[in-house]
Amino acid sequence: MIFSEALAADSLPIQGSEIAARWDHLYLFLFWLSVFFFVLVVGGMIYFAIKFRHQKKHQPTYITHNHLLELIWSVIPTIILMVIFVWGYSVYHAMITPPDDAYEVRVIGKQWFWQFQYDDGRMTVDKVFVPVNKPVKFIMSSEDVVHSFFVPNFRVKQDVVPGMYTSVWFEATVPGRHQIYCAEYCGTRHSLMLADLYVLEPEQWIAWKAGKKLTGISEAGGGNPPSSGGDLVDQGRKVTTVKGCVACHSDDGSPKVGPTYKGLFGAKVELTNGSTVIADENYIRESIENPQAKIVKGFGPVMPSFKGLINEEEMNAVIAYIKSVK
Ligand code: HEC
Ligand SMILES: [Cu+2]
Repeated sequence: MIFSEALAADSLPIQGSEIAARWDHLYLFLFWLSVFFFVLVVGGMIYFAIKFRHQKKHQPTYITHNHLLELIWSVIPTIILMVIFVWGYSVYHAMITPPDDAYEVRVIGKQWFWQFQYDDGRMTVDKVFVPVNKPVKFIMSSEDVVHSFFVPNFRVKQDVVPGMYTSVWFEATVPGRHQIYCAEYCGTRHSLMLADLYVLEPEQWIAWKAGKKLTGISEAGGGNPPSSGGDLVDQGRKVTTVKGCVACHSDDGSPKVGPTYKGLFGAKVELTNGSTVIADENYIRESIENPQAKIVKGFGPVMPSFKGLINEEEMNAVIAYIKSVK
């Protein structure tokens, strides 16, 4: 199959995802609502200016107020604003809440390209492959400065910030190539920080996962073959061996100098200061880069910082590994 260019048919980019259609409905509602009130207000202004223009010897009646009119111009806008709020919130909520079974891809923003890490250990640069009609979650970080991951066809945009994880999720509905932009000025080659998002049909997705070449994509194989380091979880496990984490942490439930990774991800962790925290990507990242920030209850503040000693790719792999230890 030749990859179709997913291009706009009218003024807005095509609706390449579920959420894109929902945003557009809201946007068009706001647009036509604005048109309606523009015509009403400006039209009324012109009409009244002509109808009630200054006339000699005409004494207008003195009006102080009109309860009915005041009620109408308060109640109707209130209802309209409530509708906009509820509608906007419901789309926003859907946009920021990925389903639990979303397929995860790690994204790293770098001056000036995008890099993608998959669960099977593969890595691609400036192009990413996702299945059609399946929820996909991008877990994103930056190696240097603030970037912003933007797919106009999907109507999703999210800052990509050094030292922390942010995410976007979407369900792509249109197979083919979609354009990715960086939408945050990040240096001289910012405008060239582009990437291609390929939405694959089910059989193409199976082929790509099997490492087969996809016709229509210029670069051989459409991505590196699975690296010799194994899948992402294996790569992460290796990092914890090489960096010496294994001296203090186990993944079988037995505590060593530090707590075990088993069951950590998503769990509520009790800290020495009495508070609790959910162990998500950002908490684990902080535990590794800035271990003294939050000390796990029952353990001493003895873990050294690995800030600068683990790169973004390794960090993603370590977190994928910790996440897999259930
Ligand atoms: C010298 C021993 C030591 C080494 C080496 C060490 N840690 Fe730790 N780690 C600890 C201790 C002790 C704690 C608990 C106290 C705290 O929160 O800092 C901890 C906490 C953690 C936590 C939070 C765990 C929880 O249950 O909330 C994570 C995640 C973690 N370490 C990951 C790592 C990784 C990854 C490495 C290797 C890159 C590493 N650690 C190396 C001792 C160590
Ligand atoms: Cu950028």
